Amino acid sequence: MKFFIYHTPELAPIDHTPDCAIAVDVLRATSTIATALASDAEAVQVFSSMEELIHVSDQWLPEKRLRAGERGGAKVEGCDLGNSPLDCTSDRVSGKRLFISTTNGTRCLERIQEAETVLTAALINREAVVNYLLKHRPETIWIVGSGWEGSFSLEDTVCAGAIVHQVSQRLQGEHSLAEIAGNDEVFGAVALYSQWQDNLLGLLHRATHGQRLLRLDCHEDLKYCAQTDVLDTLPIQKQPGVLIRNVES
Ligand code: 3SL
Repeated sequence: MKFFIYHTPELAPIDHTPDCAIAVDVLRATSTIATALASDAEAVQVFSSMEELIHVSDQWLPEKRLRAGERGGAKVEGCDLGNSPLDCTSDRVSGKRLFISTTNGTRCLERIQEAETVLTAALINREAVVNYLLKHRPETIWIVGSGWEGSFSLEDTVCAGAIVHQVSQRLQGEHSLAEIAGNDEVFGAVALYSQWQDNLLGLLHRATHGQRLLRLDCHEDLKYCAQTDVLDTLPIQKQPGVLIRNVES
């Protein structure tokens, strides 16, 4: 296994794909996706364009779909939901397909959708991702942060570091961090996680996107997204843009 971390979708290479690509958007798209699937949503289908989302979801029975839209942190008018993972309770999402478009997270997924295996990760389901990687041992793994409109996001990089940190701990004696690191970003992300692992909520509060969400009164979302390993749910792409819960995670 060789890990490559890219801080934004724009930094991921365009001339080749890895064996496994992992999209990360801790605040909040990949936290929402994992939560929706843990609450038994039938699937989550992602779109970068709201128009496309409306067009495709129109072909589904209204009682079998939910539309979630976020721009600038706020709910898009006319959608059933915004992008809060806390809204994805079983009574709302169970048995339904969640059609979702967000500012950065869904764009990140579109960028990596050609990889052989596509997963999503957040802090809340980090261990489910690690278990999958250690079981399948893909040769090349990209962890791609969603960032914010093309720039670096602290929370996505700390999650990437959390994943590699746990993999490297569990490989101790087999492979060192240096052996599984494919680029310099891996060392940087692991160092960031090592420094903040006992205060991830503090890190989310410092992050610019965390501050944006605090201004929108999303304190509870930050608390929820700062937890590690609380969901044993692994979102995996079954067809481009459509994620389901992996049953063998
Ligand atoms: O950028 C995104 O995709 C979002 O997750 C942003 S927000 O947390 O919903 O504001």
